[in-house]
Parts: sequence; C-alpha cells; structure tokens
Amino acid sequence: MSKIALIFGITGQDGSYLSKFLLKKNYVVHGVKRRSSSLNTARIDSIYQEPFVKKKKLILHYGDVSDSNSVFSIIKNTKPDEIYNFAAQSHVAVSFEIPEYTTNTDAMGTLRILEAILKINKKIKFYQAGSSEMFGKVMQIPQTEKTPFYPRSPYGVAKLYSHWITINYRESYNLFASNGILFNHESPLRGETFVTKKIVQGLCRIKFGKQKKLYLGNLYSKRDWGHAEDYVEAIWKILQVRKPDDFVICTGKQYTIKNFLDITAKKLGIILKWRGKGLNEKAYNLDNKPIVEIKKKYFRPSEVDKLVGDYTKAKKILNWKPKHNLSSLIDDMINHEINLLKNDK
Ligand code: NAP
Ligand code: F7E
Repeated sequence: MSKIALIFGITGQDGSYLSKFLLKKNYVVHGVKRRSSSLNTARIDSIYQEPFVKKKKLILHYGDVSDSNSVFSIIKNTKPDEIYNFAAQSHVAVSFEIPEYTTNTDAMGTLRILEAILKINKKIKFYQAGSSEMFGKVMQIPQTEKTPFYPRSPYGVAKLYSHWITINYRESYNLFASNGILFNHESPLRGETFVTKKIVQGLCRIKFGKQKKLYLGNLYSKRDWGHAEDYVEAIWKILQVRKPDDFVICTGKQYTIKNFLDITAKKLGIILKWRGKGLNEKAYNLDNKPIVEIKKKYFRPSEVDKLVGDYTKAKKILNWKPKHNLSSLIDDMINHEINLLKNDK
C-alpha cells in the first residue's frame, strides 16, 4: 500500500521538490497551502491534479500553521505516515521586520503540529526543517550536529525553538521526530528575494537587456550552498532510518556572495571590474557602466558572517552525499532563467 505524506509548506521551494520526489516513490502526497488573493501554487503546477481525477496522488488542503484547528483537522483527516514541516516565514532579513509573525509561524507552528501528532497518532513520523541559521555567530568551524548554537535573527531564534521542542517531544513522548539542520540550498525554484536567485535572475536579465542594475547588500558573508533537489532526498532519508535523530545537511564548501556573483557573471560571459569599497563598491561592465551596486537597505541588523557544515554523520547513517556542486547548481539556475527569458515575448 502507498505511504501517505503530509507536507506543510508544499508551495515553497522544498515542498515542491519533495512532493515530486515522493510521488516518484509512489506516496500519496497531501499538501497544506495558505489561502492567498492570487494563485500561490506555481511551483507545483507540473504535478497538480484536477479535483475530479480519481485516485488522486496529490491532494491540497487549505490551512495555516498559525491556526491550531486547521493543523489538527488536516492531520486527523489525512492520516499521514509522515509529516514534513516546511511551513515558515523563511526570509532572515524579513524576520527582523516581522519578528512576532515569524515566531508564531516558525516556532509555534511546529509546536502545534507536534501537539496534534501527540493527540491523533503517536506513530506519525515528523520532520522539522531546521536551519544552519541556528549556528549564527559560529562557535566552531565546520559546524556539526554537536556545535553549540548562537542564532543571530528572529528567524534563527524561532528555528532554534522548533529544534528543541522537536527533541523534547521525541524524548518526552517517544515520538519519531527528527530535525534536519539544513545549510542554504537553492534551485531554479528559489524565491526571488534570496541572494542566489536575485543574482542569477538579475544578471540574466541584464544580459538580455531587460534590467540595468542589480542592487545587493553584504558581499562578504560566506555560505555553504547546495541544491534543493539533493537536500530533499536527505530529508526523506532522515525519516526512513531506524531511530529518530538530528542531521546536518550541507556540501562542506564555502563561498562569499561576491564569489557566487563572479562565477555567475563569468558563465554568462559578462566581464566585470570591481572598484570602490563599502557602500561605494560597484561592478562595472566593459562599457564602464556600473551594473552591480551596494545598498544599505539590504544589510541586516546582525549578520551571519560565515557558515560551512560537515555532513559526516549524514554520510555514515543516511548514506547521503550531495550530487551537485556550486557550478552545476548555478548552471541549473541559469538555464532555467534563460529559458524563461527566451520564451518571454
Ligand atoms: P519557502 O520557499 O519560503 O517555503 C516556505 C513555505 O511555507 C511556503 O509554502 C509558504 O507558503 C509556507 N508558509 C509560510 N507561512 C506559513 C504558515 N503560516 N502556514 C502554512 N504555511 C506557511 O522555503 P524553502 O526554501 O522551501 O524552505 C523550506 C523550509 O526549510 C522552511 O521552513 C525554511 O525555513 C527551512 N530552511 C530552508 C533552507 C534553504 O536554504 N532553503 C535552509 C534551512 C532551512 P506560501 O507559498 O503561501 O508563501
Ligand atoms: O542571504 C547576503 C545576506 O537571504 C544570504 C534562507 O533560506 O538560508 C537562507 O537564509 C547572504 C546573507 O539567505 C543580499 O546578508 C547580500 O549574508 O540568500 P539569503 P540566508 O539569510 O542565508 C538559511 C539556511 C535559511 O534557513 C533561510 O530560510 O547574502 N546578501 N545582498 C543578500 N541577501 C539577500 N536576501 N538579498 C540581497 O540583496
């Protein structure tokens, strides 16, 4: 019989990759989407099934993790074997502007799901989408499952609550509840306001003459970027092992934002010359026109300067390692963008 998965946050980047992955594994996938004034299901359009289809494999439900009633009734009605909690206000910079909303969704949302599991069926396996942002001002390089946390944003703090409440429910009530501690992962489906997508989209549009300039913030923070397609496989594996546990998922390689931008520009054949410092730093094209500029508004009140993980435990226990590297990730993102631009009449 098919297993049943329930995904909170199915309309996001990871929700869409995981639902495609699970459908290929013959799961029945239920997904929770928020009501919005315009359609928010573009990322899962390719797998959407009309309501009249018999024996549907992908079923969507309106709900919100800030609403205990919808969380409870969706879990009760769908009877999942596995729940994946991706629902979050996932933008770190935005979490400084709406910290209370971020906490309600990213911290309390997890508690609401765990409480519902406890009341409905303690056998449901639970995955919590934890983040390398919990390491924040890093206490150790590289970061492992044993590295102490030091979050630097309301987002990081809220995710840390979710991390510990997941462990607490596992230990207190014997739930199969596991945390992924995922480092940045990107893809063609990444939200437009995250830095990798913003850079790839911006430079592709500049190349096609559709945009003049790209405005960014801190070019010198360092990230460990992987591909979402690889990471959803790790997420699934986390719920397939014998014991619930916590796992760092990363590539072990670190680059600055500027490195990412330079590599992307080179792949697109855009020749850049950097001049100036701080807020006056600019990248000029061959015609000596500035095409990348720095704006104060994109800096955060406190920054996570450097992140790089160690996936030894995931390799050993999950038999997982990333298939993509930074270059193939950027190629995938560029190809997607160029195809869109070529089809844009
Ligand atoms: P994403 O693209 O921003 O997707 C977030 C999803 O959560 C969307 O489907 C969103 O719905 C939904 N959502 C937001 N608020 C909600 C609420 N109150 N109730 C129900 N659903 C809600 O994020 P992602 O990149 O796929 O990441 C998935 C999860 O992993 C998130 O929890 C994120 O914090 C975490 N994470 C991400 C990374 C990364 O690098 N991508 C790394 C570590 C951890 P809408 O589509 O309607 O907005
Ligand atoms: O920023 C710098 C910015 O917003 C990366 C989320 O998925 O990964 C993500 O969080 C870096 C930061 O990702 C711009 O200051 C410069 O240092 O792409 P980002 P993030 O903050 O690392 C973690 C693991 C998550 O869990 C989160 O959900 O890039 N940066 N200029 C910029 N960042 C943005 N967004 N926009 C800029 O213009």
